[in-house]
Amino acid sequence: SHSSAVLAFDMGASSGRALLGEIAASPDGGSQGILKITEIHRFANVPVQFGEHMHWNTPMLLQEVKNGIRKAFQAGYAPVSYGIDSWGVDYGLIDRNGELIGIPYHYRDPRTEGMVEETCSQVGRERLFQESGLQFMPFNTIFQLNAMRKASSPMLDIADALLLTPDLINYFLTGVKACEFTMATTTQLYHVRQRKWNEPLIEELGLNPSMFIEPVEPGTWIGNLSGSTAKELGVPPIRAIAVASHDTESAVVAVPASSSSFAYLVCGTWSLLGTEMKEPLLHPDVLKEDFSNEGGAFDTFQLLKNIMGLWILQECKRQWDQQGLDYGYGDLVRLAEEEEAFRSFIQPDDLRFMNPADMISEIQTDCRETGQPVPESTGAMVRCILESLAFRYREVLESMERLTGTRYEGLHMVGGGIQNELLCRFTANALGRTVWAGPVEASAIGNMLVQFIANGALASREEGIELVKRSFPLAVYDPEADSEWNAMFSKYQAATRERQVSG
Ligand code: ADP
Ligand code: LRH
Repeated sequence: SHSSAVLAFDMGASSGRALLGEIAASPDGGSQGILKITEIHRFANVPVQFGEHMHWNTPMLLQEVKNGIRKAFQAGYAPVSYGIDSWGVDYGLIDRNGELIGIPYHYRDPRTEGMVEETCSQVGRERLFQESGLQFMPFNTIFQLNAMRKASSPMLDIADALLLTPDLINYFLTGVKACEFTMATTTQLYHVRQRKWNEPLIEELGLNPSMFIEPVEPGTWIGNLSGSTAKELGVPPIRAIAVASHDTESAVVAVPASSSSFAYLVCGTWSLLGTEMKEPLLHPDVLKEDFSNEGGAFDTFQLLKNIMGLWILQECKRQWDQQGLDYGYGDLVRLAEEEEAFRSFIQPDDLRFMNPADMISEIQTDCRETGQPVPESTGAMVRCILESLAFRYREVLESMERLTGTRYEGLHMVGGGIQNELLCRFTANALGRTVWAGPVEASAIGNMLVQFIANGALASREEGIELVKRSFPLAVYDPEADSEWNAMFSKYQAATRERQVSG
């Protein structure tokens, strides 16, 4: 029987999932197909602390991807290919015998502390921006590698290849070492104007340029499951497609926008607020406002800013879970709704929230230091986080409008965070504009679309977008009339003005 089904692995910092995608007949008998997605497998992604250092549980991630492939076939599906997208910047090093060196670090590992300043004084901040186009975030691959170099890590001495997370997992499934373009651009070692690895920079940092593999475009067929993997799983050697392997870029592919110029917010552990461009925007104001130009699928660049996002809430929830308070996200939202509005604000992008040992105390201390009421109850804490994020989105959207000289009518929100309807509503109110929310599983869907195109099941990106629009209804949030949000924006700005917001 003929199958065009594909399997998408989307690995976020908080959880990973395998979704099966099929283009199915429309239920109302229409001639155009709809995209049917079925969850095959889902797993928590929990980092592991080894002494002073924070790592990914990479063996578990590889195992869970294998479980996902096996489960898809066991459930009677026959995907012709799979693709993996994940969070950015992280990597594994491979030695000359093809084996993994050490345990891949988590981007929140503290070894990069001070590395932005140190690296910039070594090679120049302006130059680094002009060549990479990226926002300065302490966890960018360049700073992780420079930290290893400064520590004279023996691992670097024996590293033959650097594989970013999806490429790393693909390598152990297929035996093929590949490097996918969108992920390569998250390293800050990729030259966005020359469109190749920045060898002079790599050499100046004392890194070995031969570790870096020539990038391939999203949609490239990189190989098949190896004989041994196929045998281990009892499945056929299906195709491995390099999708837009950076999760943010896969999500952008699935944004159901109706014009070519739109603003989006990919809302998961991080909040990525941006807009699509044909070329990187390297104006000095982009450096000043600290935005990124990340490589996207279909020859695009994404002008966007990383906002700390729901990570802050996730960490509070983790602490409440540890205290035995059994709140689900739905409970947390309900508690927040009962609280007084606009009481205290944080600047979500203050680096103090990057990885504090105790997020709840960190927020309380910050409010105390800025002379605001200290959120004590769970609901007050959640309300403070969600209102602050919504106002931060306004701040960043307005800054993006200054950079592009474009006014955006509203904001497309996608990702797991849109299940938080209060956040969507707050965002519409804070912006004073419409929010269109959906789809939730944007990264997995964008991952599928790129596979469909690579396999010849879809002709173009445009067909893919139309498919998404037909298949997933959007939730529309209009700003509420007469709300206090506009007046309260200046209170947020006053409360957060003094706070440090970038690396
Ligand atoms: P990532 O891919 O970065 O791991 P997701 O896109 O899965 O992140 O989004 C995770 C976030 O979605 C969580 O931090 C949480 O705030 C939010 N979320 C998940 N489920 C719900 C829910 N049922 N209600 C409200 N928010 C939710
Ligand atoms: C979101 C994301 C983001 C990166 C961060 C490390 O999942 O990929 O785009 O900056 O993780």
